[in-house]
Amino acid sequence: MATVTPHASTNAPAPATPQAAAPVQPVETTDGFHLVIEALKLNGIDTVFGLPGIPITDLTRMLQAEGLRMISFRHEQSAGYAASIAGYLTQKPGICLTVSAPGFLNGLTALAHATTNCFPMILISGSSEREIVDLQQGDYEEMDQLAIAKPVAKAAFRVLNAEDIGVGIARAIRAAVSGRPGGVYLDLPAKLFAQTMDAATGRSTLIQVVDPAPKQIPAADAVARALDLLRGAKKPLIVLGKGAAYAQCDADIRQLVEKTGIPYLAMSMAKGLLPDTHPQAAGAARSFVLPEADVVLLIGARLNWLLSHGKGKTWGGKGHKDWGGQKFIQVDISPQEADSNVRIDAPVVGDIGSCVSAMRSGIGSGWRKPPAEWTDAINERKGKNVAKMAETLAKDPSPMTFHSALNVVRDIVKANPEAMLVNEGANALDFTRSIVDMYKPRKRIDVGTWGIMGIGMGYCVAAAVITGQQVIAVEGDSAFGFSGMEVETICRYGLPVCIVVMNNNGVYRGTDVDPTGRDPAPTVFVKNARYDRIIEAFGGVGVNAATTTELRRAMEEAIRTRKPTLINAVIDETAGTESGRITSLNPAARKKA
Ligand code: ADP
Ligand code: TZD
Ligand code: MG
Repeated sequence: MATVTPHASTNAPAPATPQAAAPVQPVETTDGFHLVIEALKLNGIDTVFGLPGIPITDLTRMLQAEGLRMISFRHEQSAGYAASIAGYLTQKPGICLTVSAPGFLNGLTALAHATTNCFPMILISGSSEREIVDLQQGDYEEMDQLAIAKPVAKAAFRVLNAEDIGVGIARAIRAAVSGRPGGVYLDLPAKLFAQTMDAATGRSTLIQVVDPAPKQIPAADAVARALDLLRGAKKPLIVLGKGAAYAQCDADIRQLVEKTGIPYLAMSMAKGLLPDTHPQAAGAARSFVLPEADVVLLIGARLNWLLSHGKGKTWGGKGHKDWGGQKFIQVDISPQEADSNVRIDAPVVGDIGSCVSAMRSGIGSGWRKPPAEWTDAINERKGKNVAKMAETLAKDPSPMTFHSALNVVRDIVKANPEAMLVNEGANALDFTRSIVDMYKPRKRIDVGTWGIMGIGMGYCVAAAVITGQQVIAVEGDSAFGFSGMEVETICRYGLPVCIVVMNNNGVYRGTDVDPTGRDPAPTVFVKNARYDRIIEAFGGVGVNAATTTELRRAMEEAIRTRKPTLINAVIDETAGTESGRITSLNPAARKKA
């Protein structure tokens, strides 16, 4: 903080006449920039993801000078995705810092993504002068950002005066992490940063948030109702979602699963909460257990499209909207989640840690494991499916298929269970999810609730910066393109990231043609592109892998050296299917061509 004489503050009115030359004590002053930084620091925030420019360039410099990590990206969307996943991994709000209007809008996609995925994040954007924006007089990067952020944010705030920075940041933190986590927007107009006040007063306005995400203890009768239902089940099933992974109560969840003996399914980002090789894992028999189960315990998983809304054929219903007859128990922090798609017979509202431990205690010692007919039937299906998959994985065709390439990734992840796995694409996503086993909680981070492309490199940067672990990214060639320029960021910060681009020459496949013969088809890219050369431009290691031997060697080398690496894995362009596993969501064209 600067030391100046009194009245040097821009806020304080200058004295009308110079005072007689009485000796003055220097007073320490502070300003908006420093108050923002102090408020973040006071609340344990040590990393900011962003992109500099007016009016926050100096803020990025000062953040770094004050000892925070300021990770600077090539596009705000990647910075935003990085912040969102940092929030998921740490339970602290991930911070994304952008400039006004376009920078803000670039970050906004990630903010909406954070809200949709229940990740705590704060998008902080500089903004233009209020009085000009509100009269629409055409300021530099003019935009009413607060109004635009509101519909996609869990909460949105603006701070106009430096003495309110402490409150603004405290409110943003609470809103982001309490209850169901989400994305919060914090608008900081340019004028705020230069406002000065004396440092002691400034400090006294800051708030260290006490208990930002308070425990929410479930009601005893709700727990008893849930356990009664579970006790009476003949074919019970547990579904673990990314809320369960977020909650960081891994041991409690494991004990609940093991004590009850109930088979479980892990949603994509909950994979590894218990190792995928766990005897009770039912993922390999998913299409059998969903329609067959009679009581389903959802822990931190919503009955959204990813679970076919809890009804329809997936759940054994007759038609695509028919209820399959299951009873549901839903453990969730949001009191409004239950009944959003089908009836929830036993909602348990509270934080997952408290709910799971209450259920575990309620189970007591006399719990009867599920009937052997149920678990045996699941094991039989699992056995068959695993054997069939092993046969496919053992093949080593040329060119590589998704299966043969992912068999290599599967081995590498098994040998490096601490590594973070980032995954996006369509086939590149779906096949990785089913082929690559995860062994530890919160190691798999992917496209999430929306199934969006573009999270890839932002997630890689955040995963490496936050965890310090090796990162492996399995990317569709289309998916990679959304954030590909961030390989420069990865190289610049020297992060241990190994990107495998599953290059099948396009979106889903590389085989489409324009029926008129004029242009490339909308789903195809330049044939035989060499994505590996992109990273070489920035001093990283590029490898073109046409065989599984080359792929394995390149991945092992990347992990051994921890050098930024991009492997162009040449995949058979006919190998993928339309939209991967979600072909059925494509609207069918009524008019035949
Ligand atoms: P998935 O995509 O893995 O199925 P979802 O994102 O649909 O998971 O669901 C996550 C759910 O977890 C959300 O409904 C959210 O409210 C809930 N949740 C997140 N954190 C907690 C927590 N700490 N305690 C309880 N529920 C939580
Ligand atoms: N834009 C955004 C932001 N998200 C999306 N999900 C899409 C577009 C549509 N889309 C998918 O759902 S998957 C995908 C797109 C463009 C890319 C699939 O191609 P890929 O993967 O190369 O990444 P595969 O392995 O070829 O299937
Ligand atoms: Mg592709």
